[in-house]
Order: sequence, then C-alpha cells, then structure tokens
Amino acid sequence: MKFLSSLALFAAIFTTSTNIVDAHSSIKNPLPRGHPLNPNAAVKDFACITTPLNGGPGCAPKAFPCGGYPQDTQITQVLTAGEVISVNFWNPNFPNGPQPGDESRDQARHNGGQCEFALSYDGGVTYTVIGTYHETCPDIFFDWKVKIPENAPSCDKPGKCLFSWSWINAVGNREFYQNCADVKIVGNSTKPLPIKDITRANLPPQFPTILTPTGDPSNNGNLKGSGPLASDVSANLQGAGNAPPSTRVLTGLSWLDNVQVVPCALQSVTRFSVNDRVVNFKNFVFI
Ligand SMILES: [Cu+2]
Repeated sequence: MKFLSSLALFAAIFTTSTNIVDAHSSIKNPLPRGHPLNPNAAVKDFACITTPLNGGPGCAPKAFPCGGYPQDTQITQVLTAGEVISVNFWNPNFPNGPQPGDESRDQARHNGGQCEFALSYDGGVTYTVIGTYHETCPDIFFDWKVKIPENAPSCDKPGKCLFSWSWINAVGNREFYQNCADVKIVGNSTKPLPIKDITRANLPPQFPTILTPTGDPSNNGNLKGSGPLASDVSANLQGAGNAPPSTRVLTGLSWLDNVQVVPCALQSVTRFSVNDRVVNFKNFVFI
C-alpha cells in the first residue's frame, strides 16, 4: 500500500510539473545527470531537472557544479575528438519533442540568451568551453552543433569526464542554469586542453556578477525562436566556440570603436571600415 500511495503521489507531482508554465529545458543529447530519461542516472529528478541552480517555484537551490546530482551509475555516452555532435534540448511540456503546430507553445526559454558547451576533466572544477551560442539558445526546435576539439585527450575516469551546458537567460530573473553529462572522451592528444572557463554569473554569492546577455532577435519570448546564428554555427564547427558573432557588428555598431560606415545609408552599404580595415558585408549575416 505504501508503494501504491507513493506512486500516486509521484504521478500527481509529475502531472503537475508537466503542466506548470515555467518548465525550462535541459539538454537531451547528451543526457545529463539526474535526467528522467537517462537510463544510467543515479537519481531521476522529474520535478526540478530544468530549474536554474538558483532554485525556483517548488525547487530548492541546487549546487554548483552540475546541480549537485550524483554521477551516473555507468558511463555509456562516448565523445570522440574531432567529431561534431548535435546537442538538443528537452522540455517537459513537450514530452514527445516539438511537433508541427507547437511553435507557439511555451518552452520558458526567456527569449534565449547565451549557451556555453564545455568539457571538464575534473568533475566540473575547471572547464574548456568548446562551443558558444549567443542570443537564440536554448530552443527545443533546433540542433546546436558542437565540435569536440581535435586535440581533446581521452578521459575515462568515472565522474570526472563531463560535457557541460550552461545558460545565462536573456529575459526574466537573473539566473544560472547548468546540466552535466557523464561521458567518456576518446582522443589521441597527450596534452590537456587549455582552460577556457565558462561564464560564471547570476548565482550569488558564489557567482556575484550579474549579466543580461542579448536575446533572440525574433523577440519571441518563450516561443520558437530564430535558431542558431549562422555565425555561431560556423565558428563552432571550426572549433572556435567563443568567437564573438559577427552579426553584433550590424545590430550594435557602437560596441566597436572607430567604426565608420561608408556611405551613410546603412541599407545600401556593402563595405565599412573597422580601425582602418575595410570589412566586406558579405562576411556578415543579416538578421
Ligand atoms: Cu523561468
């Protein structure tokens, strides 16, 4: 009887959680620690896997790194140096994934923001960012290409080898989200990857810096957005994961000093100069 009643309670909680408005997303490929769909998860956190580390309605704050979830019981996800993986996202409001007609349903993506994908070889103490998507990430309607660096060394120590996703949302409360997938990494290099730390912000007192990244230019709030910036895709496919997207030049010229747009009408220019270097517009993506 005890089992039945707790099963009923569990079903009630899960039903409620799938209907709450503010169901954020987690990564789905690779499957992270604590995820209800992860067959190797040591715990399955149905209610709070998608909440920020800051906590949220009905969810206590979670520990950094990785939400404090225990490592998987066995490691079956393998990343190979040089391969490009398609990261995607899961949202409990879309139990079968995004379907045609779902574009205007709420995925609590807070108009996107900045996603960073990183590898850690020490269980989430240090990181190497290997892919960054600005403005439009996350979004369950799209795949997010990330290249595992050619020079990534092997890693097979249980609990130490992680693929991390962290997200700073564009709109809403200032929050820090992170999921970590236990992985094995297969590579040839004998040198460790250089440390390229993830953005640590919006999680006081641990990460006191408060950041508000630029959001999705489609300005669709919680609905389907405009997808990965082409400039981010090409940078990430080259393994230059955190190069700033060139589209920023067009959406906010003021971030660069000494930008001169010639001639005056922006719509008709094909070239402009940055610090005396002429830049052709064909190098940029119009949004
Ligand atoms: Cu939210």
